[in-house]
Amino acid sequence: MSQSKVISVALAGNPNCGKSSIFNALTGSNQRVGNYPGVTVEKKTGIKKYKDVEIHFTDLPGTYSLSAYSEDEIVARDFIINDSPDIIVHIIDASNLDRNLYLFTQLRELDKPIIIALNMIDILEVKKQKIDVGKMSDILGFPVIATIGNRGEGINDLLECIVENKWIEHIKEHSPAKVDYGDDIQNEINSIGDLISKDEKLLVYPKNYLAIKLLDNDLAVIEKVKTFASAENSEKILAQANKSRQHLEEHFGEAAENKIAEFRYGFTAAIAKMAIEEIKNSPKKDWTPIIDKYVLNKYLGLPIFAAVMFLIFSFTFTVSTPLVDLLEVFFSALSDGVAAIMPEGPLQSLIIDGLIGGVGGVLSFFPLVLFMFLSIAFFEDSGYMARAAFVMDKLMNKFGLHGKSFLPLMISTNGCAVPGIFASRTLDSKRDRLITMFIAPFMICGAKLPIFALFIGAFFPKNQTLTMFVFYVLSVCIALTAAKVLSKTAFKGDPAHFVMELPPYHIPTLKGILLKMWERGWMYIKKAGTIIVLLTILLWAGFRYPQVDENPDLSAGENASIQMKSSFLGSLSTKISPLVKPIGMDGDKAIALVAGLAAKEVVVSAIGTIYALSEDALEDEEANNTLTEKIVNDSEWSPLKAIVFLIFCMIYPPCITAMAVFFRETGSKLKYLSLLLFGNTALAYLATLLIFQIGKFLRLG
Ligand SMILES: Nc1nc2c(ncn2[C@@H]2O[C@H](COP(=O)(O)OP(=O)(O)OP(=O)(O)O)[C@@H](O)[C@H]2O)c(=O)[nH]1
Ligand SMILES: [Mg+2]
Repeated sequence: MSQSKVISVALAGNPNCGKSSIFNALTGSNQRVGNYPGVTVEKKTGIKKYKDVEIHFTDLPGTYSLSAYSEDEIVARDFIINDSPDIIVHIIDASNLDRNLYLFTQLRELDKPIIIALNMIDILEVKKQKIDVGKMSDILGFPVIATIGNRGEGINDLLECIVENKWIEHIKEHSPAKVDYGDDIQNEINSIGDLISKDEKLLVYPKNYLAIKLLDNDLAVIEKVKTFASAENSEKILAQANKSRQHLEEHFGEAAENKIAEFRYGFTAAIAKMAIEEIKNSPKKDWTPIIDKYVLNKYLGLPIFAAVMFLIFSFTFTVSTPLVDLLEVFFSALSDGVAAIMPEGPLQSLIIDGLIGGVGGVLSFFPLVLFMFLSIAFFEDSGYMARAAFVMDKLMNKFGLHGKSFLPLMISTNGCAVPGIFASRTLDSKRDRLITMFIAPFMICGAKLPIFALFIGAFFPKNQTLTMFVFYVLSVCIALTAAKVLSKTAFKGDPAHFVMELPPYHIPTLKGILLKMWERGWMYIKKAGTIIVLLTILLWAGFRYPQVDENPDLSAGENASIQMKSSFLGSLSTKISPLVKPIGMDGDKAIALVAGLAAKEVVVSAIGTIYALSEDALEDEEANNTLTEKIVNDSEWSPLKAIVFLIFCMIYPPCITAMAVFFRETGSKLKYLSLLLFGNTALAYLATLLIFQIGKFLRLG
């Protein structure tokens, strides 16, 4: 074997069969995994050197067949067909063999070397089944390797198989099984195939695959023929395909694609029957149907879901509050320490007011987001997430949405709107996708969480969990209402039917959830150390410069106050104050919100910096409190104003990264981005105006 041999390997398979788990085990990467279909929506490549061979693995989104419908399936299909990997590792969920083999029938038609990774063999026992791997390999004519992806078992065998040529020879010697479509269909495949072979440009694709797909009426392949073949050939090929389809329809009395699917199902059922052995006395109990009886129950489903969410918030706040308090005290003491050892001046102010007051404010909430991510990781890996989507389907339908849209919303809630927007790729219909992308940013993401925690901690310290839960429910209500409005106006139509596989429950592995928690937690720290530091320094400078001369007749506090008001951002703040007064804010808060468009955590750091800078203006005993205490002591705030501020945060446009992803994923259309940007700003303003004015009228604060 030469030194520099490179092999490209695609990891293909149905959604949720364990592709990313195997990819991670193979390449040492840390791709997102979760126990629900549609976790991976973009292809990812990782390199592994094994026995002098450089293997380029590509983890793909899940797909049930090579006729792609949703965006994520298109990514997978296009890679397999267009990028033409040397080997396809077809990962099969062993506990669902029959269904998973359907994709095999089509991969097989690509005439490429296939290695089958028979994954999840550990849960076969629960299903009271056993699969004879050797027998399956003999029947299919391709190597079959048993794996347990999340525990890394069978990975070495898989690598060995990829680099050892003898397997490829084995494939060549055996004639691997393929679907026998019967003479009638095969004759038509041959007729179309003959025409295809006459066009060289088309022959970069397997002839049989193209012919069968044309009989299948696959729009993407029809498009391919039109693009690649000469006009004359393309016309001939498509005319033949139409003729063949018509002929088959007359002959079988049903559409050709149905008949083709029927043959494929016949093949998968026969293989499954041969390979699976039922075992009578399995010691393991299958808990999935037992749990589902309650969790999916018509009446219990929604209350159970609400209880699960409440539990998550309750756990998060109970465990993290003491740590957050401790960090707040720590940063406050750190300010004192720095003030004691550093001479007064711009550098001291930058460190105390900008870095500690601002960025420290964001970092104080690190335990909170960490525990939130931990609970959600558990929730994602257990298999409950897909059930939540199922339970929410009916309700979502009433608002013109699809139950599957619920997953992007959950992902936004518990991490970030960016993966949330990406996750909407799994939706089959474009309309459902667009609506979902519009409403995902309303959710309370990990970056908005510190803002909520700060104000809830300040004004509702006794009922933190309940208040957070109410805000969470409110964000869902806002998202659903917006969906309803969009589905009645810009995106008319009905949501597609709910089809989603419910995976079996797994007990998540500790390593798996800790890894997830850390990965997302690390992102928070990284953001705090980069964009948030940068923005906070800019805000600090904006509120501190240009400097005005001190008036010796005034106190230090009065001078500080004048300095802040005359600074660049301070005078801007005074100018915009009248604009935001009707919604219970002042210019400083509006500036914090605008800065939050860079990253939502900046809202907290901006408020921290503004307080730190104006600290000199406060009475001595009020200075150097924690940020929460400063807010409580500030007569400018009230519970009503805090609520209005949080609602504004919920509705106004997402951060710039989310907007960039939104722009790309909605097809780079300026009209959609403008609607998001201006629509959400207007909505946030109007909603908070209404709430604040009514609240004031009722003398609520
Ligand atoms: N019990 C068991 N669980 C597994 C195995 N392999 C993966 N898992 C779990 O199955 C779930 C799905 O795994 P992923 O690797 O995300 O699956 P995927 O095929 O990449 O899924 P999509 O990206 O959604 O198509 C996760 O909860 C994994 O921890 C296995 O062999 N046995
Ligand atoms: Mg995946």
